[in-house]
Amino acid sequence: MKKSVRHPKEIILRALTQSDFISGEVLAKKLGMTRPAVWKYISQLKERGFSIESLQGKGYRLKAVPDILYPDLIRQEINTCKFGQKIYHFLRTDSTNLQARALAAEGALEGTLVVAEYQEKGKGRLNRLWQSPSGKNLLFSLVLRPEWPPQQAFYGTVLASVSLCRAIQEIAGIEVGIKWPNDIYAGEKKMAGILTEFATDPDLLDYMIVGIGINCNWGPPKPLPGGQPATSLLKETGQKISRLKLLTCFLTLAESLYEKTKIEGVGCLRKEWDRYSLVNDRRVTISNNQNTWSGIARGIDEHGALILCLDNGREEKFLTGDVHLRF
Ligand code: BT5
Repeated sequence: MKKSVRHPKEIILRALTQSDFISGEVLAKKLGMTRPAVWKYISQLKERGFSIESLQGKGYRLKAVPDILYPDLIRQEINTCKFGQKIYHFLRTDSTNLQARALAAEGALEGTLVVAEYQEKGKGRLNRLWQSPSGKNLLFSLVLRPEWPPQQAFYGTVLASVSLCRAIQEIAGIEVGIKWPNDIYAGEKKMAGILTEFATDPDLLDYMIVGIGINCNWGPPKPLPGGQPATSLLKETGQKISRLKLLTCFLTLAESLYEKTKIEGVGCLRKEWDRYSLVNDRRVTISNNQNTWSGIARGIDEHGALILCLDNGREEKFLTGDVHLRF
């Protein structure tokens, strides 16, 4: 599959990262444009927070990049064919899921990525609030168009959860697990949440939006709305992590798992989910519509429903609900 055509600013950035000093003349040749045109793009990069030194006779040198998830930076780091090939970045928006839904409804390509530094209406399930300060965490949504029946939509969350556990392990070196249905936990605290939304044609999904919030370089306050204990990568590792590296690692892993489902079906995700599940074979309580059930969790079925072996011996399946684990 072909990658999308790169913008001149991206080509300049890539060239700057790959060399010490690079002359305006070399850049101009590379881009097939004039030196004033190169200078114009360099000025635009500087306005966006890139620190670029220019020395007469030597050329340009990149000294520092801003900690903002600009599309040029993401594209430079990314190694995918589809996921993140089209990127929308907002310094501030209502919700990346809302933006991605609007784009998908207008026909956005599969893999379109919406990233925000801050959300005014970041949302969880049941219109709960997703809280995150500006520029510290990862807040993004991915447009998918899987050829799955609507009953399998939960596998969007499974795909994201598994990819996220692997990406966190790879970039931050810590073990995290999945608490059904959509939470990523480090120890006993929530580190990330996933909100999958979708639109359907009668028999197949039309599009799916997988929205992800990950606490990265933030110390979450106590208590958060809803009272859940929360944590972040910074809190768990004591180190600031690169949001860019985590995001691009996630996209690479998620794309390759997604491609695998096209060959093997969503069943392959189930095995992966089992590996990271914090609920399997444990006593849990599920609350749902003001009712609660207790029993031993036995994994998820082909639709993502949690299978619970109730105390009275009956087996019950749950498609929605909140799980409480005793740690
Ligand atoms: C979720 O819902 O966990 C899904 C969160 C998805 C957020 C992403 S951000 C990018 C994209 N755009 C959006 O608008 N949303 C997605 P749920 O399982 O309903 O959990 C919500 C609950 O998590 C809240 O009621 C709080 O208790 C808690 N919470 C809120 N902010 C949190 C945070 N930063 N870290 C940990 N817990 C949080």
